[in-house]
Amino acid sequence: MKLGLGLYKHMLTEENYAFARQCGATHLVVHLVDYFRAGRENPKGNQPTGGDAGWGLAGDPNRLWRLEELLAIKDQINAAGLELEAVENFDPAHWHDVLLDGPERDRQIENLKTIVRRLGTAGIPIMGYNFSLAGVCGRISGPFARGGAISVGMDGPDESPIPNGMIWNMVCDPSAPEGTLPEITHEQLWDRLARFLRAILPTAREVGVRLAAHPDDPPLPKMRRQPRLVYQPRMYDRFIEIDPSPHNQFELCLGTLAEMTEGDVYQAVDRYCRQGRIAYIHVRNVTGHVPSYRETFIDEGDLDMPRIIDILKENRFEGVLIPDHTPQMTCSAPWHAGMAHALGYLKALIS
Ligand SMILES: [Mn+2]
Repeated sequence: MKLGLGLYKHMLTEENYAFARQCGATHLVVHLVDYFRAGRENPKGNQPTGGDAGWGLAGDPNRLWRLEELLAIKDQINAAGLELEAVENFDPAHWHDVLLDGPERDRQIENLKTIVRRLGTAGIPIMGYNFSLAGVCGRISGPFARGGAISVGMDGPDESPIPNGMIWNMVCDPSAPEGTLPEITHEQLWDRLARFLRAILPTAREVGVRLAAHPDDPPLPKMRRQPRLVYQPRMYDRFIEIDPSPHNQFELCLGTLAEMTEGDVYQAVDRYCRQGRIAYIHVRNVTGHVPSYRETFIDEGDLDMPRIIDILKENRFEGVLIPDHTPQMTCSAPWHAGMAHALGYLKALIS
């Protein structure tokens, strides 16, 4: 297995590429969505959080990521001695009506195919995504980790409805009319996912890009009154039932699996690894389960991380592991220190 680092859009700099190399990473996973754009309560030095108003403003619906842009990022990363393993997350501006089954759906499906084709042409092997209406939301932060390090957690579900114009915890249409998104059923959402996968996977296969689905974080049946897809480990099975092709994979998130109320994380890792379904892995540790949990340092929390790595070794996992989020360490570079700690710990475990 290989060690990687995930970088937010504003962190795609030569300095951070050097930092990743220095920590022993060989691969990068990059975010091209700027989660922090115009976000009122979403400071840039940490993982995106934000209150009811979401993280920030989604991108330009008419401006897809260009091939030259992808190639330039990849070239810079390669020049720093690293490989670009994946792009993580579509921009809500590019697929809100795929998630909502809205009037722009067909046009947006074509746009997503264009994006996947460009990744293929650029030689980027994985596109991570999270098929979710509410997205990653409803969390709190506080001094929850060892030594009072600031981390993220949850104290009960968020049942506030999603305002019109917001999807995936970002604002796509700031001038949307008053009101909230209509509530839908789990079956309706699964149907939207199936239509998305059946439309996109042939293109992904054709250009050699694997799609990698993140589970729902936090993993509750509903958040903000909208259904969620993968809130217990076994629910990933339904993705495979929809389309068993090898390009239909998972962005396995250990922290999210550990937050779930049922199932066994170790069995899930073993099973999906055996089945060749894991595109790459988000590594982090937590204590507790939804709706009340806390993110911790990688070496505290409920998950036995050496046991996870042993399972991956037994299955000869060849993909990339990246730290997901880490607590903020008390120093002048809280994000970097947290990542350096997690990468160092992982590097020792995987070698
Ligand atoms: Mn994750």
